[in-house]
Amino acid sequence: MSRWIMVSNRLPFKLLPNGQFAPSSGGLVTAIGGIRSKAKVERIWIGGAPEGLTEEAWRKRRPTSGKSAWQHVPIFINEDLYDSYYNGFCNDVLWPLLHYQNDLIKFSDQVWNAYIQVNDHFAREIASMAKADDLIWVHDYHLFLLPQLLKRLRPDLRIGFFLHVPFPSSEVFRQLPSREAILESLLTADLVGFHDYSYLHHFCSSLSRILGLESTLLSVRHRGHITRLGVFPVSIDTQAIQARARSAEVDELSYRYRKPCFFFLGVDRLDYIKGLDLKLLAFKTLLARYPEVHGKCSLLQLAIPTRTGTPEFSRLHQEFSRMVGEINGLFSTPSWTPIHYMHTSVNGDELLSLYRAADALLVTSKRDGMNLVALEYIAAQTSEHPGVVVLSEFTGALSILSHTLPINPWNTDDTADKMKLAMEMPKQEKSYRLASMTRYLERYTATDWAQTFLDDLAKTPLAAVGVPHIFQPTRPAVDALAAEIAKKAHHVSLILDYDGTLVPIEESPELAVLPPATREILRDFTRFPWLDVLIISGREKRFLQAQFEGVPVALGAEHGAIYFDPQKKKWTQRVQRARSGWYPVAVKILTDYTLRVPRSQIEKKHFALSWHYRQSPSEYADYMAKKIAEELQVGLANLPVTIIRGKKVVEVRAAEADKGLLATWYLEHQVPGSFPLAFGDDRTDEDMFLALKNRGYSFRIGVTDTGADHVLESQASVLPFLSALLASLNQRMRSNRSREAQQRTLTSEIAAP
Ligand code: ADQ
Repeated sequence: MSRWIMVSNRLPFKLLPNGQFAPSSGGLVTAIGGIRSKAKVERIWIGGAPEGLTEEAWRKRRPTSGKSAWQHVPIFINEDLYDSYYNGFCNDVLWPLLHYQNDLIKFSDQVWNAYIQVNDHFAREIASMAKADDLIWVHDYHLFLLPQLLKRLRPDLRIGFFLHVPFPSSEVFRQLPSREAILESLLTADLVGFHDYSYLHHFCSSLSRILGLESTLLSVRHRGHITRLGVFPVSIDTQAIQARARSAEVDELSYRYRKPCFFFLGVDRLDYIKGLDLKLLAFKTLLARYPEVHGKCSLLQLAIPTRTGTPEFSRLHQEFSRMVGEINGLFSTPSWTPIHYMHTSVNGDELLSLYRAADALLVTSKRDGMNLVALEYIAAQTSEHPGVVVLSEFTGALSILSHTLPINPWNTDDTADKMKLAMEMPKQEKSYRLASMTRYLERYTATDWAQTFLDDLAKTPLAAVGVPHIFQPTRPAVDALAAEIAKKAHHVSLILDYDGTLVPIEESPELAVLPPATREILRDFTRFPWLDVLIISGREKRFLQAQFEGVPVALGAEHGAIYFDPQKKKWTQRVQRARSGWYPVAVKILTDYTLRVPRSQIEKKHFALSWHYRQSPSEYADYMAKKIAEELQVGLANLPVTIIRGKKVVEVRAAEADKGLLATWYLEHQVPGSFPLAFGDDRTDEDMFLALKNRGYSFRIGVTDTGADHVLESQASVLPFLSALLASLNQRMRSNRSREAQQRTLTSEIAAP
């Protein structure tokens, strides 16, 4: 059975000054720590060693794992390097960026380099210990580069990546100087998961805007590799929390914590994303707006110290203490203090007792990947004293918790009103709201979260793992292919697409002219007596004629609607049905969109119309391309046309103009018995690959999701590969012929009297 290997920035415990280990706090630790194993599976957790722990000390003394089924493997990193990576890049660049706090970003090459080095260190450690069928699950933004660095060393490993924080709008993400490197790395993972659909959606927009990639929200293909995408909201160990929250110790403590007035609770790490300033302002608004609540409610805010090394966090502590002081100064009475602010940690039982004692939980995060505190609060409630959850719209939790009181934390007036509503909510309504959310948390726990993610990771098809089955044109591979073809055939037909196959894709179609060197190579090919060449393209005949003037190749223009015979030097039309029914309608629709989408243009051919938008603003034009295709489908329904969305082009063409039809006709009527070798890069070439299946060999350039027999990595590799293949094939064809000639002489000698 596959082992589970979790990888996170830190292991889930810290080293105390007295040399003891203590569990560390935070959402990631809770999430992974809450996973129980349904089956017996070996579980390894790899992470940075706790601060102050040396390799020697670790060898001597490890934390007793207790009930934990995890085997911990620390990674030791030089302290200065770790500081630049963690405080420098993770905390001062990625954390604010991913939480929309752009003004706080402090990027430098030095911290970026430290980030690369630490990710690389993780990759090397994991590569040396992982087994081929392990499931590697990389957690969070600290390790964005790990999938790529690890895949380079171990392409055989299945790697999943989960982001615990939001993925921001592409408008924000594209400000990051190293944005491409991070996206490229994530696209080498086999599965990438997010808490919420909106994060997935933003991620896909970034792929489109930054790398120009189209994705389906379910998967994305890049450099021949498929990365599955998914939404996997994290959860908690509900049963464990429920059981502990009802224990005698917590029961007793929770009674001690109860207050004589309505008790609002806030539990957050001391962090600017948690919106403590907005919470305090909303509470102040409540008191200012509704004097009748004075003395009848109070707020206990726990601000758990984390990342204490960063100056930003001590500044926050000072700011919040000042705000609390101001509000208390304004509203306190000798018998009532509105806010208790505690900048300290509490133990697990104390936290659960506070959850149980509080009448309402207040979460005002400005951005929060999920917010587990809200989930835990719900699980800890009891029917005799049900609480209310006031929850920020900017948390991932909002999309899974159906019956909270949602707030926009920047609207402090509305938050104050919702707090008032919570105070006035009848017990029956509180119970009703809690029941539905509790049912959800009972059914979907941290274990289910992990199991779903890992099941999906385990299911990623093998073809998508590591380096895909791309044909690597090495000398032995080319020779082996040539030997195979020579065994099967006496004559070969080379069938080539033009744009993206024979010539690179250019910004504008008219720039894609045939380079003289390519023309010479093609001319050389046509000198092989056992080879003929057919170029089939969506281009119109005049363009193709100009490119191949003087080169004796057959041409199929407009996807094969018109054919040029190199011997007769004559063009013939292969489409029989009139175009008058659909052509003018299509021209009208496309013209309309050309006016609306900047730098889009129509290419008018005889049997086809193409709407090109390679130079247009990409997201807008992609969207309009979908609309055009839809409008054409409706407008031209029941007419003999095919509508296709290709690479930055929408095409409508006569149904008979089909590369597959031309290739088949050519092989049957022009060069019967010839063995086809077909090359193409676009969706229209798939018609040809399908038609030639089992007849010869086909190659698709750049894309693995294809009906072609092989994939070639890039357009640049087409000609070198063809030259090597045909040279190797020529030798074999020649020796075949001389063997046959000898055979014939021998036979005639024997036959001679
Ligand atoms: P966090 O920002 O840490 O997590 P959150 O999800 O609320 O935020 O988790 C905090 C966790 O710390 C809770 O499980 C809570 O019980 C625990 N905790 C609080 N006080 C504690 C204490 N004194 N001692 C021990 N534990 C304490 C990040 C993202 C979140 C995302 C999680 C999980 O920022 O948005 O929900 O990861 O993916």
